[in-house]
Amino acid sequence: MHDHDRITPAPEDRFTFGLWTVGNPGRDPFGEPVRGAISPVRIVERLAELGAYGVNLHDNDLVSFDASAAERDAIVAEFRRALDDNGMRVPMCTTNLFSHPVFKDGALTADDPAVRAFALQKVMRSMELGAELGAEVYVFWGGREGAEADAARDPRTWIARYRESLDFLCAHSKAQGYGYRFALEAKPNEPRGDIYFATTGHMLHFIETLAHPEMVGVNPEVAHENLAGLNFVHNVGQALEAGKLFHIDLNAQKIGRYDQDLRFGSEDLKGAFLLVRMLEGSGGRFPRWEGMRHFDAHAYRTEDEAGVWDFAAGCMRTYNLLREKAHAFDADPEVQELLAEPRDPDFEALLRYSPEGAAALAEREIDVAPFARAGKRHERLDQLVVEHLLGVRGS
Ligand code: DIG
Ligand code: MN
Ligand code: MN
Repeated sequence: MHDHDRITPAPEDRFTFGLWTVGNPGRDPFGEPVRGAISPVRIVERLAELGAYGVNLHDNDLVSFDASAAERDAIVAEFRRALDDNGMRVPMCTTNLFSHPVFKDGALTADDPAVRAFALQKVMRSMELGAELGAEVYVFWGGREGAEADAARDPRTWIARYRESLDFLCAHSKAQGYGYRFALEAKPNEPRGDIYFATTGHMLHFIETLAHPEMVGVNPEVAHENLAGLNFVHNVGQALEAGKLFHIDLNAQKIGRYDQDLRFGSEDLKGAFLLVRMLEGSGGRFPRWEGMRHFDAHAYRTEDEAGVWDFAAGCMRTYNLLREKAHAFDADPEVQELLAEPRDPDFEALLRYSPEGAAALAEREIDVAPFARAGKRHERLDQLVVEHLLGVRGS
C-alpha cells in the first residue's frame, strides 16, 4: 500500500476511467449536452492529478469515425505524449459498435454479412490502436446485439454469429501477437429492447463454447447486473472462482431505473462494501484481485466540469474508504468469531467421495435436531457491517 494516507487515491490503487466517462457531456434522451467536450489530453492530465492509474477508450472516443489515416496518427501521437508526460497507462481498449446507424440492428450478430464484416474490421483496427497504446484487456459490450422483434432472429442464430465473430477475433489477436485477454460485458437491455447474453452468468457459459476460451473472460458491471435484479457480489464471485474476472465496471444504480452509471458507492453502499471486501481478498481468506478498478460511470447532468472531477475523485475515494472499512471489519474480533467455520473431521471425511465412505454415509444416523435449532447470528453479523460502515466500530 502506498506510503501516504491510505485513502488518497494513488496509481498503486489501479483506478482507471474511460475517456467516455469523465468526458460525458451530459446528453440524455430528453436533453442536449450541458457540458463542453473535455479533450483526451486534459482528461489524462486531470485524472493523473487525482491519482488515477490510467484511462480506457473506445476507438471513437479518441479517433472520430471519419478521421483520415493521417489524422488518426496525429491524434494518437498527441495522446501518447500526454500519457507519457503524465505517467498514465491504457490498460483496456474497446470498440464502439453501437453509435453508428449501420449497427442499428446489431454489429457482430447483424443479419447482413457486410455489416458483420464491417464490425469485424472496425474491431481489428481498434485492437491495433489499443495494442499501440499498451492495452492488455479488450472489452466487448454488445450494446446493439439484441432485438425488439424476436421473430426476426432465432437465438441459435445470434449465438452462432457471436461465437463466429469472437473466434475470428481471438485467432486474429493470436496471429498479431497482441496478447489480449478478451472481457465480455453483459447487460440485459438498453439500448435494445433485449440485449443478447443478458447477464455475466450467460457470458460465463458462452465462453466455454468458444474456440479459445482460455483467453476470454468477463467484464461485469454493477449497474447491469442490478438491472437484471441480480446480486452483483454473487456474480462477480462466480467469475472470480472461475478465474474469469478479467475486468470490472464499477458504478452505482438505483433499483428499477434505466442504466444510471452513477458514482461508485453512491447508492447501495453495503453492496459496494461487500464488493470491495471481496476484490481486496475478504480479510485474507482469498487472494486480492489484481485487475484494474475501472469506473464506467459519469457525473450527474447537473454538473459542470468542476463537478465532473468531484465525481471522479468521489469514485476513487469511496473505493479506498470502503477498502479500509473492510480491513477493519475483518480484523474485528467479534466478526472473526462470528465467521469461524464449524469443523467436524468425522463428517468432513464423509463429504469426500469414496465407495466405502458413501456406504458408511448411507447407513449413518445423523441427529439433525441441534442444527435445526441453532441460530446463525447473521443479524448480529450484518449489524456489525452496518456499524463499521457508520463508523461506530473499527477505524
Ligand atoms: C457500457 O457499460 C459499456 C461501454 O461503455 C463500454 O463498451 C464498456 C467498457 O467498460 N462498458
Ligand atoms: Mn452501464
Ligand atoms: Mn460498462
